[in-house]
Amino acid sequence: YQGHFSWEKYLKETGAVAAPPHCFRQSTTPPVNEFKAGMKLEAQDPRNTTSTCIATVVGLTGSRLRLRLDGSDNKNDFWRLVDSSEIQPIGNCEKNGGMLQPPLGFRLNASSWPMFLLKTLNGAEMAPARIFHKQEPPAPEQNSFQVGMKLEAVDRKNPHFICPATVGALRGVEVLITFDGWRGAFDYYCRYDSRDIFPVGWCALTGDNLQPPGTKESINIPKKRGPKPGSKLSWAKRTAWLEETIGGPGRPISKPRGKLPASW
Ligand code: MLY
Repeated sequence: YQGHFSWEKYLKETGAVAAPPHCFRQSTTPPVNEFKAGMKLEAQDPRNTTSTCIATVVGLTGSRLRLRLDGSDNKNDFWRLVDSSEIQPIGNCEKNGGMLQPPLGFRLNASSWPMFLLKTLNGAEMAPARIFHKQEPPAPEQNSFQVGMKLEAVDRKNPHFICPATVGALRGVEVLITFDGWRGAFDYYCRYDSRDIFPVGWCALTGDNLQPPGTKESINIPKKRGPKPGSKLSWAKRTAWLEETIGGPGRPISKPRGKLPASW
C-alpha cells in the first residue's frame, strides 16, 4: 500500500533526480517471494553474524521476509531480502560442516539447546530449497551515487519501513542516506552496494509498502543565518530556522499541538 505518495509528482515538486538502477546492488526484476509464514530456514544471527541459527518466517513484505530466530524472543525480528546470502535452506549449515547455534539471548539454558533444536525442527515446515535464490545480485563496480539523488531506503531504526530518501553525502565507497521529511536521527552511512537501498519504484514493483516522506515543510528549508534578536517570526520560519540550526530528535516536523511558550 503506497498511500497517496507518488514518486512522479514528488520528483517534479522537488526537482530532484532518481538514482539510476545501475547504482544499486539489486536485481532489475525484483526477486519473487514464494515464502509463506511459518516456514523455517537457516539464517545468520544478525547480532552474532558468525553463527547460523534456525529462523521462522513470521511475515512477508514485498521481496522481504520478516524473520524470528527460534529460541529468541519477539523483540528482535529482522528483515531479509529473499535473495539475501544470509538465508539458506535447512540442512545447508550441516552440509558445509557447520553446526546450528542457539541465537544470542537464547531463552533457555544453553544445555537444553540440542533438545530444543530437535523439537523445533520436528514436524516443521521447511522452506524448500527451490524458493531460495541462487545468489545475490553482483555489486556494481563502483560508487556511482551523487549527492541529491533520490532512492528508497530501509529505516535501520525501524527496519520494517522503506522510505523515500536522498543521498546526503559521499565518502569513498560509502553513501549518506537521509530520510525525506525527517530530521537527522535516522541518517546512516552505508556502502554503495548495501542491500538496504533500492531504486525509486522498488516498493511499487515488489508490493512492499513505501512510507510517505515525513512532512512537506522540511523538504525545502531555505538557507538563512538566523532571526535578528527581537524580530517577529512566523511559526514556520522559526521552526525552519531551528531545524537547520539545532537539528533534533527525529520527529516529523509538525505544528505544536498546544500554545507556544510565552517567551516565543
Ligand atoms: N515511531 C517513530 C517512527 C519514525 C520513523 C522514521 N522513519 C520513517 C524515517 C517516530 O515517530 O519517531
